[in-house]
Amino acid sequence: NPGLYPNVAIIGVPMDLGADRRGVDMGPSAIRCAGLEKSLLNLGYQLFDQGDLVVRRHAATASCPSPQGVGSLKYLDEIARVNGELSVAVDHAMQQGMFPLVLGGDHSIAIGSLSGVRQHHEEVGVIWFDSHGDVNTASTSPSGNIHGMSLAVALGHGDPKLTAIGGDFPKVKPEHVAIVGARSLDPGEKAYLKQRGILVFTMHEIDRLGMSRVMEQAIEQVSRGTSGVHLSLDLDGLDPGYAPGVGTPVPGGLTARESFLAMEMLSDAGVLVSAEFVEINPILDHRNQTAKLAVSLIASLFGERIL
Ligand code: HAR
Ligand code: MN
Ligand code: MN
Ligand code: MN
Repeated sequence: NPGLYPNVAIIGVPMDLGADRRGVDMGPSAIRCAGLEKSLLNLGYQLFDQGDLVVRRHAATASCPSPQGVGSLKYLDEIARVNGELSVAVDHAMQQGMFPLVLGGDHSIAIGSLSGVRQHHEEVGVIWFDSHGDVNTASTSPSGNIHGMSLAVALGHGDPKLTAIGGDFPKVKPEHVAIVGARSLDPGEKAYLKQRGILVFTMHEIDRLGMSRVMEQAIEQVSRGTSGVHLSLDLDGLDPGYAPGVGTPVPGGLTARESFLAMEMLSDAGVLVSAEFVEINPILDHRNQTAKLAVSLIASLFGERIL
């Protein structure tokens, strides 16, 4: 029983230049192979699979394992170019009344997704489901990897080549963001989040309050004063026991049940206008289980229920 949007645009982004480890570029294939299309068709949606955007690699970045990129913003130019294209793709999908479902790829692609959504919603709410905060800037990042900076970029902080995508203004306001599942924050990220009063549900709050109350509060926060909510789901928010196939696993994470509940509550709230599922690394996975879990989570988000 489809919700507001009977038409879903699938946009694959085989990007792994934002992370140190090769392999998340295979995420879109892994998710499709795990049965995404069938699952959404069964729920009554019409799918418009746009295929994958092209991510260019020169010889050095094509080798595996990848050589360390250099600098404080590794592969900035190509990441900026691809995110510019993604922003346009998301914008076009929404212009045609479709729900953009973006398949990553590393989390640097949230820059393009949010920029695209922002073309249609002046005030965008964001649920950032992740073990990380992804609010580093070039000066605070311990790695120079742009996937650890994408939320900061959406908030307007970062290299102008990234923050100017889709218009030179912040795509999201701090009070419209809720991070769920955090348990690995760099010192500069802690300061950034505190300074701006960003709502963060770390594992501590999730353990104390339970996912049900956490999602109630998160949804309330991101819905207030916004006209649409984007879900940016990094599979490493889940515990590696459930989602081993991710680029940067962090122990002590969310269970599958907590994650399904989060998807169901978000779906029931009826505020979602777009979503992305990122950081699946098939090289590190077992029999595609992480992509299969992602497809099940997507199904819950799109209205699948037990009864
Ligand atoms: N915080 C670390 C950094 O900036 C690790 C970042 C990210 N990994 C991710 N993002 N998968 O959520 O390098
Ligand atoms: Mn438009
Ligand atoms: Mn992330
Ligand atoms: Mn992460």
